[in-house]
Amino acid sequence: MFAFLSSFDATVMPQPAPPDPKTASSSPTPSASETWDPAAFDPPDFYDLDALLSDEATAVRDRVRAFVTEEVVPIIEKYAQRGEFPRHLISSFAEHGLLGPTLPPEYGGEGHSNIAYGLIMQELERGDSGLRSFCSVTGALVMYPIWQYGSDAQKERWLPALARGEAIGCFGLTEPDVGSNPAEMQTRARRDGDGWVLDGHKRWSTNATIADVAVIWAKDEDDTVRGFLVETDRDGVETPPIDDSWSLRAAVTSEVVLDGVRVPDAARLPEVSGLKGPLSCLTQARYGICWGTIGAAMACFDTARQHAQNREQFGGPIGRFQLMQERLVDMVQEITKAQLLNWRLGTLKEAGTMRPQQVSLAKRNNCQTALDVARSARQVLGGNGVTSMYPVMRHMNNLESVVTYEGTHEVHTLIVGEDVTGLNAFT
Ligand code: TGC
Ligand code: FAD
Repeated sequence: MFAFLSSFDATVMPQPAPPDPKTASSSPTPSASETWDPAAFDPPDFYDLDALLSDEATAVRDRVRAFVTEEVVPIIEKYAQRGEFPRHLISSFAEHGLLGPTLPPEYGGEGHSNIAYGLIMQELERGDSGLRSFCSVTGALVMYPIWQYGSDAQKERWLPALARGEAIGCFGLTEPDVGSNPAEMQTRARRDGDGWVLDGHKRWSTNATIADVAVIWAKDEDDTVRGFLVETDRDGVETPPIDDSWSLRAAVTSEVVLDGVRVPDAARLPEVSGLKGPLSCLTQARYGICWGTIGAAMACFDTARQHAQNREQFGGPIGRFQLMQERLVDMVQEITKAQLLNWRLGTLKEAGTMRPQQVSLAKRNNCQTALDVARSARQVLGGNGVTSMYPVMRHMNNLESVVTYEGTHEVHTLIVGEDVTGLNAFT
């Protein structure tokens, strides 16, 4: 009776055309005093940090800033509302050199300085944390381990393709029962002839559903952590999306299920073993997050400032009220401190002396700063601040993920706590 069900294939069902992201809108119609002009973005730089930037860093920053204003800001609200990653932007990321920007050109990178890399992340996250996530994961969590720990064959196969956006990567460390303490990971790698068999379940893997290759961290039979480059089309790999999230709605986040997945020994990252493999990648990604979060904060501050100058209540602009000015001053004060932190962190990284604990302090401070700025900016916007008429609530919801991933606020507190006391709170 229900025989037709056996031939049902949702992928060939006629689908309604998606709304045009540039025009479709269900936000309230803005009044004259509710204008927010992203093209008028006037980034806070209270202590003239621009004067400290090299010509290279300034040029890169300006290029990415223009790209975000022209290609990201006009579309991102609609993609986030629909819970869709704007996949067409990947080729633009590649064209602008945003995928693995610090790697040398021979492997498709741009050879950029660490300050320029930070500024790229800042500008991308001014657009959306999810887009910065895509580029962070590609550069810091996929290309970096291949570059640092991979064989020549692995580098040649994956790095140029990842830099060109022709291959997409993801990073599998977290599991359903193992988050803050990856030392307890359950995923297993068992020797099998001249290869390996992987079994396990990774969760919260950014990009995985659309990835070609997953960097999977697993324990071998001696309980040693090892990294593997697993093509996602291998038998036994499933990458279902997690699509009910209120945060990072314009990004892809997924599970990675590994059920008896066979890989050759050539898929193992040969130059690293132990937890320092994945943790060293996290240091690279956390560095980018330190800068990225301040991009989101700058977008929220600028939106709130424009609104405070334009919106009139009680016979004049709300920005004339002392309570509104205090909010804006608190924002610019905390953003300025975070910018100084980033600049110094960047110079330490460039000199090769940056310590992971210094990254933890900045990650902890800057995520919290950005969240506080976003929440305060939302208040300045009044009722319309909860809609997509302004970018602030999207940033605020995104930052709830950013404060959690790459080490939660508490984890970074305890990393710095151990550094300043010499006492380990994790054991
Ligand atoms: P511990 O004994 O401290 O260290 C083990 C080995 O690793 C070295 N190490 C690091 N190396 C480089 N960078 C770091 N940040 C490092 N931290 C530790 C360490 O020197 C040691 O080396 P060796 O040679 O002596 O073996 O390890 P532990 O198990 O006690 O670690 C404790 C703790 C809590 C700090 C660590 O587990 C941790 O950081 N947990 C947080 C987990 C986390 O951040 N997960 C992130 C998953 S990926 C993600 O969220 C991507 S989001 C992507 C996006 O969309 O942007
Ligand atoms: P838990 O570790 O269970 O922590 C729950 C709470 O307990 C937190 O508040 C935490 O701070 C607190 N807590 C834990 N231990 C302590 C302690 N010792 N002292 C005090 N408090 C403590 N992971 C990947 O591997 N790859 C990815 O690409 C990736 N992308 C992500 C994308 C998104 C959108 C999100 C939300 C997560 C992503 N993650 C990814 C996972 C992320 O790194 C973890 O969510 C994070 O490390 C925290 O782990 P958990 O969620 O299991 O929380």
